[in-house]
Amino acid sequence: MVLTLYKLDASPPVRATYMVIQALNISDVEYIDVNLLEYEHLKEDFLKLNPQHTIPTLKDKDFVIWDSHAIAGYLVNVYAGNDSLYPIEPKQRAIVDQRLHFDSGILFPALRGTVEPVLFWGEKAFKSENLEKISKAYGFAEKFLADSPWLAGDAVTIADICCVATISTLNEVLSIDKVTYPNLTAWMERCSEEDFYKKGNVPGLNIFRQLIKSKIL
Ligand SMILES: N[C@@H](CCC(=O)N[C@@H](CS)C(=O)NCC(=O)O)C(=O)O
Repeated sequence: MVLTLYKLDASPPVRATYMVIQALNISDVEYIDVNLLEYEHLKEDFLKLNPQHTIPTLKDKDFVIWDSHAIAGYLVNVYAGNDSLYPIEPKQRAIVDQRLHFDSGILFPALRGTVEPVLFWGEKAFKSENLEKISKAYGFAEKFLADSPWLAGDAVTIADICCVATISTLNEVLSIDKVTYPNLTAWMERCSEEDFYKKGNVPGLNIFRQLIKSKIL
């Protein structure tokens, strides 16, 4: 076994790495559950691997890397036959990187800030100020998609994969309005038709949906 992925299926960044693994047709992966509700991510063995105690965390022989965006780039750099998912050309790569930072700096914090109180702290409804942050994030993505079918141009990249893991999850919290966000709606449909999305995102997204439904009044 070459790769080991520490994961939890409902987690959006974990699903981003699943989708990259699917898109690259990597089959030799050992998957290890890290149950956050049981605080397994704070156990000594896991902290030795990743002191930041986040999933996904990837181990490739003696090399360890965490953060879904870093993992996605690493997997393409090492295991892809070409650079189409993460173009080497500096300007194209810069656009992909900007979208990846948009995911980690805007989309994921909007999601985490909204669902964490409900999933972990016993709150029974989402806060309206958090939902506003999600609408604002949808508005940015809508603009990024004004002139191209994919987030970083004419071809799918890891920017689409990482962002759709988060946006499909945000969509469970605040439905994407197709009149306000036509480009984002069309992009979501485009992503949903991809094999990597069906295999890598849908199963864990279904788990997330059930989980959130069980917590909301
Ligand atoms: N930016 C990170 C976020 C990872 C993250 O926060 N994962 C959550 C699960 S969705 C986690 O591990 N939470 C436990 C913790 O932060 O201690 C990534 O893209 O991998």
